[in-house]
Amino acid sequence: MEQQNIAELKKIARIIRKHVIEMVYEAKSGHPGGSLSITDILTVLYFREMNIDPADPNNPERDRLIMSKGHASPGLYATLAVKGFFPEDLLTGFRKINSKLEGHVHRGIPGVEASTGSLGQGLGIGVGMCLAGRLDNRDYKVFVILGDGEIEEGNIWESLMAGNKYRLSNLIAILDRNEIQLDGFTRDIMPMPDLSERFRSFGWNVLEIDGHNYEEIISSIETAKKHKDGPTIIIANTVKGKGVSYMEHNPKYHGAPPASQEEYERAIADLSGDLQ
Ligand SMILES: Cc1ncc(C[n+]2csc(CCOP(=O)(O)OP(=O)(O)O)c2C)c(N)n1
Repeated sequence: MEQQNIAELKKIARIIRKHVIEMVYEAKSGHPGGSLSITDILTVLYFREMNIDPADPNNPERDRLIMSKGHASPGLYATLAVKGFFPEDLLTGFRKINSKLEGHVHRGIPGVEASTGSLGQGLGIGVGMCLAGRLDNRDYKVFVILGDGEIEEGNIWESLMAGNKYRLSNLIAILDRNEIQLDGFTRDIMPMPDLSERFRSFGWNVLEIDGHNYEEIISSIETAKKHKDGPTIIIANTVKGKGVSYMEHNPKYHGAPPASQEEYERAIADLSGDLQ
């Protein structure tokens, strides 16, 4: 795969991660951990794989992305801003009065397809959008980002059944398998072994990748796009807090910003180190 292209994507991801840290530090609240775990995936989607145009955000042929784990708003908002859906300087208003950038993903912001935050709803919205595309004879793709804590919600499994029933091959779910929920590890809160088998038994095409490996992210999305026999879920094994040393694998930073100026500076320094 083109190494130059991947190097460019990694640079973009680094800018997005720095925005995430700045946004939550400035707001003194927000969710960095689950934003940093999906940054590489969002970068590949918005800067390579999705058919979208920030100058024409409502084009009916566009691909759609639903951030079902709506608390990861810093990650999505920073990606949309860097892509050019709205000015990057608006990011500093995150979670402030009179800013449109609320703590959970909200419609009305260019590029945002659905309001989310109450976990479990995004996959059902994605099913509906795919069915609408079928009625309208359009072949856009719908990407849904799910959390591995989120899939404890029962309505996710209803939506998996519906996605299979209607054989929605334009539906591509990506599971952020960072193994951490709100205040602990998913294995302690609700163990879900054999996830691939579970999804397969619901009739889905299942792919599993390292969610920080660009070759694997790209090739899984391209494989999913070509799959014409039902919906696909990509299980992306990720690290919560990826890129900031003290946030990695640490449940504390699910919903907490850097705790001090020193922590803030360490985060920015970590994100300024050598690119792997
Ligand atoms: C219906 C619902 N129940 C509970 C919550 C509170 N809550 C917010 S985030 C979260 C944990 C989500 O974990 P996960 O999906 O793994 O997110 P990630 O680790 O990727 O940030 C919970 C329980 C919620 N937002 N919605």
